[in-house]
Amino acid sequence: MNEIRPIEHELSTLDALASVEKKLVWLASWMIHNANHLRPNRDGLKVGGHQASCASAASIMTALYFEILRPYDRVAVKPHAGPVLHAINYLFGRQSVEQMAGLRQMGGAQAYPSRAKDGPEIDFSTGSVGLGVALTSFASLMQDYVRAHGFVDPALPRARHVAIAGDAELDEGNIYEALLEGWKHDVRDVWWVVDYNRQSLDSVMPDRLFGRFEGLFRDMGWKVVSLKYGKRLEAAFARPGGSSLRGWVDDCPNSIYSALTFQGGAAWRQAILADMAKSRGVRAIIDPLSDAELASLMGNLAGHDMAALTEAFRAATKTDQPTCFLAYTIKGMGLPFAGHKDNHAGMMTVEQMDAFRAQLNIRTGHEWDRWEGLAQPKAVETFVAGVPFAENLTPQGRRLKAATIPVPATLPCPKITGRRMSTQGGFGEILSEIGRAQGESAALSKRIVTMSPDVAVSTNLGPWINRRGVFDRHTRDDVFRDGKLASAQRWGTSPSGQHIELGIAEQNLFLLLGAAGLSHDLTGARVLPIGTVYDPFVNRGHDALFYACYQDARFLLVGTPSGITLAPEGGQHQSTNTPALGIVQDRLASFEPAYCDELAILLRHAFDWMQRPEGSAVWLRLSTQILTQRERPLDPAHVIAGAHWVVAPAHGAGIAIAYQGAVAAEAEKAFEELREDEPGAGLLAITSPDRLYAGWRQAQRARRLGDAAAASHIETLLAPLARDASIVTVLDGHPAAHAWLGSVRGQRVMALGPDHFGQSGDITDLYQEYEIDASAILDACAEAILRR
Ligand SMILES: Cc1ncc(C[n+]2csc(CCOP(=O)(O)OP(=O)(O)O)c2C)c(N)n1
Ligand SMILES: [Mg+2]
Repeated sequence: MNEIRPIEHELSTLDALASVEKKLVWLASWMIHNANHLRPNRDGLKVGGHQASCASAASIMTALYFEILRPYDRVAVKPHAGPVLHAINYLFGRQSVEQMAGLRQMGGAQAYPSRAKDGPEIDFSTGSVGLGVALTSFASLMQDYVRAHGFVDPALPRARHVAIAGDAELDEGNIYEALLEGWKHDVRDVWWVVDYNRQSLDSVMPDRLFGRFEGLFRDMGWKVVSLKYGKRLEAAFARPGGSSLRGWVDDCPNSIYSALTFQGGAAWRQAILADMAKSRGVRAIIDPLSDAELASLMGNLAGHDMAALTEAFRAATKTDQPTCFLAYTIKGMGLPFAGHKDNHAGMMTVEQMDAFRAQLNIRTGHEWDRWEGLAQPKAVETFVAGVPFAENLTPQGRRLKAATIPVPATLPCPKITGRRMSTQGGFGEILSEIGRAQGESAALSKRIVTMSPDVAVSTNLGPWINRRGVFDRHTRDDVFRDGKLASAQRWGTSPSGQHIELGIAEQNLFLLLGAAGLSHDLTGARVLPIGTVYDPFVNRGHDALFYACYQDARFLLVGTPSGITLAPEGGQHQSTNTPALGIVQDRLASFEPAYCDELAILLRHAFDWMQRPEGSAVWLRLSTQILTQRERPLDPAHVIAGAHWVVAPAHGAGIAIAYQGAVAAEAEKAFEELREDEPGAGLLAITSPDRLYAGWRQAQRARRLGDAAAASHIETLLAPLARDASIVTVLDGHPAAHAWLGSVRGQRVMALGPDHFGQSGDITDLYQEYEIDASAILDACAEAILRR
């Protein structure tokens, strides 16, 4: 039963919640109205906002935030209810009028909740539908991980991870990938509350979808709580004749239900009587009601019924089983366009807003006042101050603090010099060496957590996993090992394991990297997440990668193998666009070492960089190309800044070769021949076009702002070359990644790299076909010299 908490001035909890809900719908509507109608508009562009989506979710959010949630719970709010979240924070005194009045404006509240831009009250950013919902499940898995490893005080309460989801989000495939993965990891303490208004952006959803969801969730081990009818409708259905009315509503197609909601009481009466005029019971229920009362009764869905909502949520707190609430709602509830199929971006007119204002007793000039228009403002204020979520998680907001993990000046490293090995092989060996550390020197290795979507072995994580084990809340034996069946992999699972093995769905990798990369903020325990994936399949998870970066999650992504260099494995396994992705992706520093000495420097840098406030996530693009590893002096600062001269050019030299990654040996071979004719030529190793480009942009900006001496690494590197020098660049990736280098000092760039892909072959054939072998490099050099 619903417990009614009496509070001062005789206001029941339900009445207080109803008042809060009214304020939330008002403030969210006003925020959007203000942004669209009351601010100067310089460019004539629609500002936009989603009053209907906000009104749809307001009751659910009121029940959660003002009755159920505790400060340590973590919530992802559907993107289009962002204004409701801002209004909630405002009522708690954690949001300013200036921010709300600046909705969708530079420096104001963001259109959709954003960790990076809206500050520490936002647990999860949302925007690309489906991803925020799924992220809650992976964040819960990470909570299990840090607790199982003893990284947080076990006395601290466990957080519940809650997503307030739009029903259209359930169309996104990543939801089902996450459900499957969550089932495998036995996730708990996750709630997905679906704002089941049966409307998306374009239209009303087909009825055939009804009923599908329940089965899907149950099959994945979830509890499903269907919140369909509110208390008043249930009471009406319980009266004589009520069951026919229930049957009629149950059978009413979504589109008709929505249209009737929009049309109001008279239309409801006509439609009901058209089918059930002869039912005395039904007439006895509806005849005494005015049109307004009938519309209110028919709109009494559980997703707007505070008693039904709080009762269901409270009951679900008794278990940690993941729970999906299908809360039936009306899009635009209480607003003039309630239920209209075109209401997604619909907005109240100035006249409608005035009428709404009058209805809520809000005085002109007092639109932003917290408790304006309420019958018992003091009582509601007192109520809000006393709800569990009113307690601050930390004085600074909802971000926890986690100490950084010290990174040694050099990582433990196997012998590299003189060996023939690939960067992928080197990565596996260095990680394995790190994993060998015991005692004091294990500080770093203890915090590393690896993850991979079914490619752990083929990306060389095997030795690391053999040392550190596979994580699972439940200890499971390795059947092959126990049966003494030969296998190089030891895959028993336990709560102390440090590798999280995922199914093949790449979006899940990036969502888990996102959750793990926020662990320091969300759980107060810092981990150093490393995810490995075949480089081309970064594309498969790119939106989730983009999403993780947008939240400023900190992790190391290892894309390997990459490019056409994995030669016989043709088809879609060859990545050519990823170097360009590495350049354009914000909050992700991308590198591609050719040799393992560079790799060791970059790996160390990654552990450091991902922990710095000004840092970011890191992406290493590696290869299976085997190269002879030589002893050589190397300046780590240059490797990290993106390039270093292997052979410095003579002052005023007219030509240089610049290579990146796996094609190093081809470039070296070409360079040896080139030097016979052009003794002053230079050979540049590029480890990161991304860092070079970012540095160049930064220097340009600094100079514009008056720092005349600012110079970027690439400008300094290219300075010795003649102004009209040619640079022949080559990488195993789209040549556009290097083409911009010509703009740095106005030198001519001949950029080589495969701009087609998908052909099987051996490296000799493919490098020749796609013109990145030594002879193609020499041809380009010859052409450059002739043109000069
Ligand atoms: C991945 C992605 N595709 C498309 C959109 C554009 N979009 C924004 S909201 C929306 C429909 C949302 O419907 P629903 O989730 O049911 O939300 P509600 O009805 O509560 O507004 C669409 C298609 C988006 N934000 N993200
Ligand atoms: Mg919807």
